[in-house]
Amino acid sequence: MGYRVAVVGATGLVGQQVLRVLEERRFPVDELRPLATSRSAGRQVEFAGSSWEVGEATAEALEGADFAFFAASSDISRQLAPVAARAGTVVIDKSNTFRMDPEVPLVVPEVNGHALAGHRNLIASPNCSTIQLVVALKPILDRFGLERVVVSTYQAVSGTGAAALDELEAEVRAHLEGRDHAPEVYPRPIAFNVLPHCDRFEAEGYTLEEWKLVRETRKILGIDDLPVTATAVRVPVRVGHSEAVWLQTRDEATVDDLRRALAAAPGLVVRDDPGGAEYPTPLEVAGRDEVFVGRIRRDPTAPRAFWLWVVADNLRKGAATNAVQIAEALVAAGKPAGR
Ligand code: 2RA
Repeated sequence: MGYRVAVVGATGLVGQQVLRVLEERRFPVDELRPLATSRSAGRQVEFAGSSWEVGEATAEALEGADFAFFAASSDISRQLAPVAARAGTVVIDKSNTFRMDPEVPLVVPEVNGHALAGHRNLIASPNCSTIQLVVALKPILDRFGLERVVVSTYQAVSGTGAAALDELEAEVRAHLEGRDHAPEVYPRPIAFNVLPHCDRFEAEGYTLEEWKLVRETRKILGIDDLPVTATAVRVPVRVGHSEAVWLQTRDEATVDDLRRALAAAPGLVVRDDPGGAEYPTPLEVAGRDEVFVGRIRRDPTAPRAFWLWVVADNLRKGAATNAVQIAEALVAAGKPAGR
């Protein structure tokens, strides 16, 4: 038995990845409804060897769908997701709109899949940089407890969208051709540069991206007062977010203890050779669905403190794959729900 599946934002970077991942993982799709804003409606997208015309995302277009993957703007999610959920569609929303709503589960299946129980047809998928962080923290939390987390991110431009990918290329091309190029997506040039700034600035000098890391990590791990602090940096990488994670465990542990716990964790690959150049990088991780961890080492200046290097494809595990894995978990649990 297959499902009627809508993808809202089907022409965007993440929406197109959702279509790829649905196909690769053979999610049981009986009927596909690729949807987008009126501006993109009428375009074609590829799925299961065929071209599909993209419809306009409206409440009517979503009626009767079993699942709706929202990979569009917060405005579209705010406008259409609750309506579809109330009508019985299971909505899996990538936007930031409902992530901190206490009525809405915020889920990374291999970390807090239990949170899906009792969902009310609206499920939020976390921010890409949060997903890879909690996948790495979870096995350590479970075995040794967590007392503090400090994370610095190095985020690919695809996290900003397709225009940012084009911008990076345009800046590099202009540089190589000796031409001036006024930055069009970021406030400063991103090529051959790094920007200590992802998304808008908010309270206490932190950006929204940094507050997302703090708040979403606490909600997913179920530790409301976990000391987490972050610096989110934009780097001239196309796909793949990297994170330098410093953490302090509650209980004594060795580097080998952490390495064993990480290696045994679902959805996680350890690439770590303390003596050599074995570590994950965005370029080699792009296109993969796992979270990769390397550079596992002790911080000798503090008790029970360790460093990790965490890398994942921000469009796949950071967005599309996590959303499809949520749907797979619901199907495996017997019934999506809602109807
Ligand atoms: C970014 N995490 O990388 C944000 C949204 N995708 O820009």
